[in-house]
Amino acid sequence: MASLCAQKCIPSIYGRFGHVRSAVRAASSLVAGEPKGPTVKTQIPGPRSKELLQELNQIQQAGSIQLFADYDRSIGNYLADVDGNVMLDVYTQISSMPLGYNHPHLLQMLTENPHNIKTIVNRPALGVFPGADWNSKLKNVLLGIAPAGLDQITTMACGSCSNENAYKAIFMAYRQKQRKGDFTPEEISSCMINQAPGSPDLSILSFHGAFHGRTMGVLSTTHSKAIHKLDVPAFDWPIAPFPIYRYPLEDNKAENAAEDKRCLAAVEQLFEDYAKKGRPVAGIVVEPIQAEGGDNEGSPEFFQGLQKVARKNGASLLIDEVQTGGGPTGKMWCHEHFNLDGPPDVVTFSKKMLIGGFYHTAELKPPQAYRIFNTWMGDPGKLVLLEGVLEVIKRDNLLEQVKRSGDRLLLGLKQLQNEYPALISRARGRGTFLAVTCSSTKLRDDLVGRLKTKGIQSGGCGEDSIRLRPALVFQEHHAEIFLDRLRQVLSETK
Ligand code: PSZ
Repeated sequence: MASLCAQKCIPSIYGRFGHVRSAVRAASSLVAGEPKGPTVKTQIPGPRSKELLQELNQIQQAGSIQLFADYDRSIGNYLADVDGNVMLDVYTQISSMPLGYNHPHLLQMLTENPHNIKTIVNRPALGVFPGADWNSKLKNVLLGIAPAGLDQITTMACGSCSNENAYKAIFMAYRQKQRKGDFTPEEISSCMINQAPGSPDLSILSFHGAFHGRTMGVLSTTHSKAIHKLDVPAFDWPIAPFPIYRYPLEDNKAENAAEDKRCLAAVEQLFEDYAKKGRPVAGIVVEPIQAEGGDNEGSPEFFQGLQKVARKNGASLLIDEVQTGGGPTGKMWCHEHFNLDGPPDVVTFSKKMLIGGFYHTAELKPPQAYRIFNTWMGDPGKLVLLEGVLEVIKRDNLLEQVKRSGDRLLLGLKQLQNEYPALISRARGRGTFLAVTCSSTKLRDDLVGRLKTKGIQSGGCGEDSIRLRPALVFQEHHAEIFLDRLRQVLSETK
């Protein structure tokens, strides 16, 4: 219960920095109790992290673990570890902490409202026994921030299962349009042995460099790294090129427009090829910014073009906002930057939204119950937290904060790439959802490692990029600390 109890938890957070408490708290910090900057006391991972890692390795594959954190003592933008190091976190649990650590408003929501605690204790099978306030929570919280034009909502537990179920909804709607009346006896018997027509030969078109999850279905649409895919059977589904732009964007408009055209023509061709193969494309899945694949951006015109191709072919457009959704680009949904002609058919989310799920059109609602379904179908406890997050986003005007911090960061990254053109380039992104490309994978890994020794937790993406995924409470003074440490590691690069 300690972590749910503000009376116990908050003093322990303050206690961590207690001796210099008033002196170290940054005057303008949006999260009370943040230190003024990072503190590095040991190598990272430090001795205690290494001990715990060794122990964990005995019982699971723990090769991906970077350090063991002290979540009682982490606060706001600062991640504390078990060795007493406190790092400025611009990676935030793979982009999934909207308000950073131990945000007082979220702690307070739980400590001051017994109903919220009971919502966590009694996790229901939402598809069968939802609680009395479930409808109002869906309407007020999730639909309150729905992408314009989408009024249907399905909740799920994570990003992968949101995409999995969204693909299923797309296939079901595609077949429903072709079907006259009910399922045929032939469909009913053939699906039981994985054969057509009950299990039809349909496909989802995805893009080289995409990441949509690692579970069996969506893995066929993930193409960011071979290690995610090796040894696992995959569908032969169409894979189109995603635009690779020249930077700076404003100086390369003609080339980049030609790149959009090339990729859109390839998409159209794949629709034709796969129709001919007898495996028509029922939907397109695409990230607004390819994140795991290297922070590759697509232009508004590219996404407008995709929407046209999907419509022309009777296919659905699924925009995967698992990583971009929830505010980091300066809008709640990144695709709002694209000026689309009406909503996409599906928008999936998770990460900063805390609960997973998808918004969709009424057409994608299956006519029968139990077809898009599992035990939990999300978690009302996460929706309680999301409600609190949205209150803080509004109260503290965090989307405006993201724009200000993002402008400062991008300007700083552009200055640094001008100072160190042999080391970093292609500063890019929207809001604080930003990245730079390093001159090699080795340099990227080295910079991320050395940033850590200076108290910055950052992350890589793609082959050779460093990405920024700070919380929405990341402010200009945090940006100054990050840029200062990045300048230091660049200047120390031999
Ligand atoms: O290595 C991994 O498994 C990672 S690292 C970052 C992610 C996964 N991101 C998850 C993700 C995503 O970025 C997009 C655009 N779509 C779907 C997913 C899958 O979400 P989760 O991880 O919640 O299943």
